Amino acid sequence: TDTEFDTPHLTLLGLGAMGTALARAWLAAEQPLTVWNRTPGRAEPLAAEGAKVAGTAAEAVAASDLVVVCLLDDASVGETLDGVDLTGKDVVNLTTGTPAEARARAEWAEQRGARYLDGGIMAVPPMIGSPESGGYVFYSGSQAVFGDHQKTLAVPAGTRYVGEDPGFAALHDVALLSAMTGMFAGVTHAFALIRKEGVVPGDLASLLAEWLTAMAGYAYGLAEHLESGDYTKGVTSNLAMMVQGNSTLLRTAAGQGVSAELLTPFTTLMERRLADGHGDEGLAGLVDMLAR
Ligand code: FVH
Repeated sequence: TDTEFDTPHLTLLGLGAMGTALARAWLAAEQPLTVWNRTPGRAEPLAAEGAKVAGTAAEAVAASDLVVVCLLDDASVGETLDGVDLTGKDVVNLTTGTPAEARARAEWAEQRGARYLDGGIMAVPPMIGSPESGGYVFYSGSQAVFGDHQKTLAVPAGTRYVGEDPGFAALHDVALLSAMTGMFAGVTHAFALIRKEGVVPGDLASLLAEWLTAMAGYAYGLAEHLESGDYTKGVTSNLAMMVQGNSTLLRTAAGQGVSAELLTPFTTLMERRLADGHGDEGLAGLVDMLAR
């Protein structure tokens, strides 16, 4: 067909929740697609939707110049592609991993004659194929691969290229996920505080969402301090005040019979910075303590 003639073929390795969502987005855009999954049953519904199903990873890789990989972890990528001929291929690895794993995987792929682009997916499967969801993928590594395939890569989710260093996509991905983890911890603690008090969780949820959205801009202030090196400029809520406030948080947790185990690592760090004589700062000094 014209579509097959105009659009270069794409191979996708991995049909877990994310891989399947990616496959469906590409199929919906009439992208010619070959898929492979370790457990073959997961490919069957996609065959019915128009995907070609390869019997082995090697067969799947041979079918296209562009090979997208979305597996569980870096070890599964190594196992899957071990011994597969990657000469001349463009490998785009959307498997979540560490920056070090991405850098090593890029070198590994290049030694096998492939060009390599790493990706960190900032979306959950239902956001894939829905541009209005705001989901996107960080990409880093070969700018040529990103440029050559950006149109295809932009079908399932937005694209953000963050540099030639193949570890940078993972670095950005994990930085954002780590911040999210802190937010999840705070929200979990907040629900524990109201657990036995008859406050409707849904009511607290809307207050939490509103408050956390209002506080999200704090990141900009922190960035300004880190960039200028002046950790006191324009501080309205300083560390001395925050440490004082923390004692209320901890006493309230104790009074409510709630473990403070999610709060104490952070409050302890703040206390150490205060004890070192930095009560007039914001939180930027904690970044130095962590990144020493
Ligand atoms: N799902 C999500 O919400 C997150 C959103 C952000 C990005 N992550 C990352 O995406 C990668 C894939 O995640 P997933 O959701 O598709 O994960 P699963 O549904 O658990 O599917 C895992 C696939 O990996 C295959 N697999 C596992 N081990 C091996 C192996 N040793 N050799 C070959 N394939 C392997 C597995 O195959 P099977 O179990 O069906 O045979 C699935 O295809 C991941 O990095 C997330 O962190 C998702």
